[in-house]
Amino acid sequence: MQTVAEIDIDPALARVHEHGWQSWTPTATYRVDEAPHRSRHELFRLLHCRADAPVPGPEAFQGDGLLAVETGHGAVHVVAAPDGRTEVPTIRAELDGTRLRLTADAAVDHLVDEGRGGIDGALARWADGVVSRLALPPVRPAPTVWCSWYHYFTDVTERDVDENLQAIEEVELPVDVVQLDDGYQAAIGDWLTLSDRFASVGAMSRRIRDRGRRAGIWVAPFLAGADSRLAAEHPDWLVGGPQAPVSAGHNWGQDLAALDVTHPDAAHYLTRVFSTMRDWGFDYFKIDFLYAGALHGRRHGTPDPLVAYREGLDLIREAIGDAYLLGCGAPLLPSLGKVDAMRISPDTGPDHEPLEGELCLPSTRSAMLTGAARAFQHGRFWVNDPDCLIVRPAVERREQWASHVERYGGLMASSDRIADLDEWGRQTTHRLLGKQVPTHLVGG
Ligand code: 9PG
Repeated sequence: MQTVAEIDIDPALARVHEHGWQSWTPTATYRVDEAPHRSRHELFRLLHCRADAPVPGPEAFQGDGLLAVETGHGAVHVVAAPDGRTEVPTIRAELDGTRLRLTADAAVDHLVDEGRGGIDGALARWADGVVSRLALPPVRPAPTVWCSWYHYFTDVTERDVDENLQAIEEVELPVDVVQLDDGYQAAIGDWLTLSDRFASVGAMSRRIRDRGRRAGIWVAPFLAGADSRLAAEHPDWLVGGPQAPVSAGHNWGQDLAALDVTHPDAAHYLTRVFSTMRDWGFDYFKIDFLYAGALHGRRHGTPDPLVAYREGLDLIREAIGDAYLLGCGAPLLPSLGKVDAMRISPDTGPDHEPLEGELCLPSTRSAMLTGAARAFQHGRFWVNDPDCLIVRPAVERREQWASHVERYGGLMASSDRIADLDEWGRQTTHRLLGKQVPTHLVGG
């Protein structure tokens, strides 16, 4: 780590913002006497944080490609990747009395901002600078969505989607896209083969479109589950090669590997998955667990994981044309310019507190903490997705979650079984989906 600066702070007033690697990585602004959130488990570091970053001591703050310090004397120091699409330095801040020592493991830009709005204002101005320097494309407004995940999870059936399609119509919810999430596929990686709860997602998409709505679907394009035919039949398509596939974590009761999209046949497969879904009438794609595409490991083509990651996103974009693209579980800065909307928080869920206090795991508290800290990205980098509105009576502190979505939502999605909503839940869903979403949430 090289020293970037040593800065004087007022320990009573100073605050540090550390930006996490991917959608689910806890991101927050802390007082200097607070201990930043660190995952206690190795698996979470791989699945939710950055597998290959050095692990800081408990008292150090650490950001992936971005860290900012409000000194308490009026200035905000922003230390950031010159171009986070291609390199994401690890940046640390360590307290030494009334000074903070800033270090980084690669070249960084260091800006001193004395404008209005504290850390959030400075981050908004930094993001404006990134947008113009990298000539990022204009942000495309998001459609409103109903998503199957936060009620049905992996047990979703074709009938469940039809039931909600009907209910959305009956209660006149302003939903543009009905989006099928995880659960339709035979295995993780086998996206064109269906689970036994689905007869035809093409026919389902047709029914959605016949009712005047658009069809959306979830895919984890860079994963290959150990139980998939993809992994069994094409071990040479995995990052790390057939002998030493790199771990992309563990979920759905199985080990996960990463697809090497720089292998021409794997690239061809990925293109076939998305163009087939496009032919089935889907024009909204939630692409998830994207971190897997940026893992270190041997690949057929480029050795640079971020170049490979962006090549993978390009393949998807080419296959789906102008369909709307939502990134999730995604390395944030490396996705700049490649997605229309981005999940900027860990998952929400019916519980307010995450399991074992792990703020990368599902809960309204986890989603609110990180979602608020990344408000500055909305309307600049992409449309922020704060995660779905869930307001059925069984959701703990549902009023608080609804206020968060209302305040920070760019992408507005409902994910309750509509039949489970009481009067307040229905009205709130109706109101939030019908809202005019501001183009910026912080920084004007
Ligand atoms: C589908 C879900 C939903 C959700 C996504 C993502 O670590 N994990 O095991 C883990 C599981 C699920 C998850 C995140 C992490 O959620 O954010 O909206 O699409 O996948 O499986």
